[in-house]
Amino acid sequence: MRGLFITFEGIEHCGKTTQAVRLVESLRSVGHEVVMTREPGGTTIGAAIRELVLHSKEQIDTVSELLLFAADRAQHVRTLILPALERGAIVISDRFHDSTRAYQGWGRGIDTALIDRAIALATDGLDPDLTVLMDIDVPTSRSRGDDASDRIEQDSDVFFTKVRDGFLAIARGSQDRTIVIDGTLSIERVASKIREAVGEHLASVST
Ligand code: T5A
Repeated sequence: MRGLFITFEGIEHCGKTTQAVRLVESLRSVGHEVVMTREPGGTTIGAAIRELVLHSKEQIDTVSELLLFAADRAQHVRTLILPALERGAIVISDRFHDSTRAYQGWGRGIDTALIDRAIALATDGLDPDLTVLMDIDVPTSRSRGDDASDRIEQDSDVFFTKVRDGFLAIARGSQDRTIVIDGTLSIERVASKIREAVGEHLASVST
């Protein structure tokens, strides 16, 4: 049986990683094989791309940026995500293609048709079964940040407001797979809402 593909999305410091780790622990504790991964950087090739795209001192052209995220994803999907799903594992990815639509589409303003082509090439049509969008506003995001900003974190509040609006619009257009969670709630409350949603999803696919 094919496994389950769950993605976490949201703007910087929304709590994705904190919650992904908790969900992994909770699912492993009841015997599931769970693979936790992330974009960019889920593979060895991806780690090199992550370093380039997030820490390059040189200006990166917006289309080059789109293609670097797509190259990371193509390697990730083909060498890590699909093999794990094919052996029946639950794959939890910290970011996937909604990030490209939100950051490169809504944030940078790249044409939707070009974004769609890059995503289609990278994913070969793979969509998450379930996406958890952790929604926080930009001031909350900034208040949780540290000084070690990467290239994208240094962008403006206007940029991150567009990205957040993008994530919310994508969620409205993909309600069949997306749950939106208020990321300003306590870590415990958010974790319990996510466990509940994933539990319902697992129950619905096993009946
Ligand atoms: N990108 C990525 C694109 O532009 N296009 C793409 O296609 C893709 C795939 C990736 C960057 O690349 C861009 C988007 C990003 O700019 P990343 O590694 O995902 O970078 O970076 P961040 O989103 O910045 O990851 P962070 O680790 O900073 O944020 P998380 O994972 O959302 O948050 P987390 O869990 O580390 O928590 C951050 C802080 O908040 C606290 C935590 O304790 C921590 O201190 N926190 C809470 N505090 C209060 N209440 C809560 N509920 C909290 N939850 C967490």
